[in-house]
Amino acid sequence: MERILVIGSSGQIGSELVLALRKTYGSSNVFATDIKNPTEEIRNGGPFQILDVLDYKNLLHFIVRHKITQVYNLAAVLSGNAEKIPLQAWDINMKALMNTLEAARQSDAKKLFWPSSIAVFGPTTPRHNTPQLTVMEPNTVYGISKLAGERWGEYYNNRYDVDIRSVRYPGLISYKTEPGGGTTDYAVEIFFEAIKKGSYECFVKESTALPMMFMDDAIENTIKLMNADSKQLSLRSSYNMAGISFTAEELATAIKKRIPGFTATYKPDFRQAIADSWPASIDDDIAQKDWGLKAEFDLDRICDVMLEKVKEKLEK
Ligand code: AKB
Repeated sequence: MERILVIGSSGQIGSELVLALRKTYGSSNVFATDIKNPTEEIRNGGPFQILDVLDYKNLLHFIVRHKITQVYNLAAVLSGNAEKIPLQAWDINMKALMNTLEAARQSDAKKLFWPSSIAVFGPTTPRHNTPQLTVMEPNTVYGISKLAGERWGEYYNNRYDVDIRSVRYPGLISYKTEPGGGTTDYAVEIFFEAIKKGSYECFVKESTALPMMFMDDAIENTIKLMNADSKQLSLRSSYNMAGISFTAEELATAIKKRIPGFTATYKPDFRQAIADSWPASIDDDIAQKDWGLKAEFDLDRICDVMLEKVKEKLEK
């Protein structure tokens, strides 16, 4: 019987991942933790505890006391916020990972999920259909921490047999919990503003194309990777995960088709340079072959679901 710890359960990914895991493994076997309060659904649906992943002793104690077998560590300062506090962001992102790697080494919680990101690539990387193995010279603190994290994950797998699994998430689009401090946040904000105000001022240029994925696809594939036979996994650093690529303007046009009066304007800020340094599209062939990665949602389907669900949420 698996007993699962989710670190960062109040964030954009965690708040949905916990619900999916509880459905599969039973509510009492999925322990949600964060330094922030959770959504009501998470608090009412199973165990939740305030836990700081930076406090190693407490983390290890929690894992041992609750006989945890798998950990999902989702705690991170995202790309935009990390540029405002570079040294702190480096400390937080690296310590959060190193604490979970060490805890995995020193306990029975040997199976670990840790998300990497398209931010591991940089301005010298081929921008289109970016391969798994290519030039990697990220120039953001977040990207540097993710690339270093990938190397550490592989090291702990080789050296200590920690069963780490990871994907390089593209921008994730969801309605339950909004992201905070990322460069791809515009692809979520735009839906909320479209419903609230009928307009959106986007912080990247209309021609900016980035890989994106709907949260349901991200969650399903993350759990699929964690359940894959370890013999099938040729990579312990992190797998490219493509989703679909579209420009900010294509996204705005798809929303306008559904809300005819909607207008988008573009006022790039410091996040434009970050977006420009990332791939416009990604090749995820290896993940498809190794463990069956598959994304179902295209731009039209994402827009239909987002507009319906965001509306429902804002009317509550
Ligand atoms: C960000 O924009 O920082 C994240 C990411 C792509 O990792 N959403």
